[in-house]
Amino acid sequence: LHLENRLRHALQDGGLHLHYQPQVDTATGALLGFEALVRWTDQQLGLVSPARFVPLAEEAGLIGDLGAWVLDEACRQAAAWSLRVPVAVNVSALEVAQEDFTQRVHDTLRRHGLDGGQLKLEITERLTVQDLQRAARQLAQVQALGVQLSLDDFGTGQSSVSTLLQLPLNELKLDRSLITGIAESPIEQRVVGALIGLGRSLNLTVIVEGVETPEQMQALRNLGCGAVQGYLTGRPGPASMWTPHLTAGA
Ligand code: G
Ligand code: G
Ligand code: MN
Ligand code: NA
Repeated sequence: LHLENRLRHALQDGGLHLHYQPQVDTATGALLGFEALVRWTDQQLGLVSPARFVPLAEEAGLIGDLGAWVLDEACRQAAAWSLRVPVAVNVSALEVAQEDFTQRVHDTLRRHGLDGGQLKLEITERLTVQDLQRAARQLAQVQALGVQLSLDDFGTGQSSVSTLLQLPLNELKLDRSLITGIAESPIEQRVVGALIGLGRSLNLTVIVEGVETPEQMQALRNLGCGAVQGYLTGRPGPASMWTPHLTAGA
């Protein structure tokens, strides 16, 4: 309850900020987008991980407020950068299932003068089947605005093939646990190769997250993986860290 109250305050008093991590083309190194990652530094507790406070926000009924803040801030930054590539925002399926979600995305894009194509949503599933159906309807409306939809953490418990069948999607984001040992493991190479093929057969972009070493990168190139994200190609950092590197037209 203590943590919940402090999160409530952070939402009101500007205690949250966003970091951005590049998503890049595996073959050319070209920038494909930035993922926005929420950060909370509490005066007493220090840095609190979103892995801890996002689930807390969901339980405490604060996920709508948190999600609205993240979406607004990421769209404000996307408009300031005015890139041709999208900024990706994480949304929990619980948030997507809320009734006002489509309207909120629409209003936020308009408020910042953004095209739908300048936004991507990375969906993490923690939902019942009923909520998933509702989420699918809302997502189809958001997709019609030109917003790209990515299924995050694909290949882990929460993010399954049945989710893939139920949601309208443009991208599959493979969980980093699938590629940890890919440089040495023929089994990981075959599994990831098969998932890349699955994505391709469904006309989905496939991005692999958590790429940390040149050896992992090379293994992914050999498998025809188009896009990567990870410490190797850029650590998450504040917008001010990236702005000087973003030339006009990037
Ligand atoms: O950035 P980090 O690895 O600490 O993130 C931990 C988890 O928190 C990841 O699963 C990530 O998807 C999630 N996360 C980060 N930012 C957001 C956000 O703005 N909204 C939601 N719903 N989840 C986020
Ligand atoms: O679940 P999601 O994909 O949104 O989580 C993204 C999280 O992964 C971020 O919190 C980010 O800090 C973390 N991350 C990004 N790149 C790497 C990486 O190369 N290695 C590891 N271990 N974590 C990463
Ligand atoms: Mn994500
Ligand atoms: Na992930």
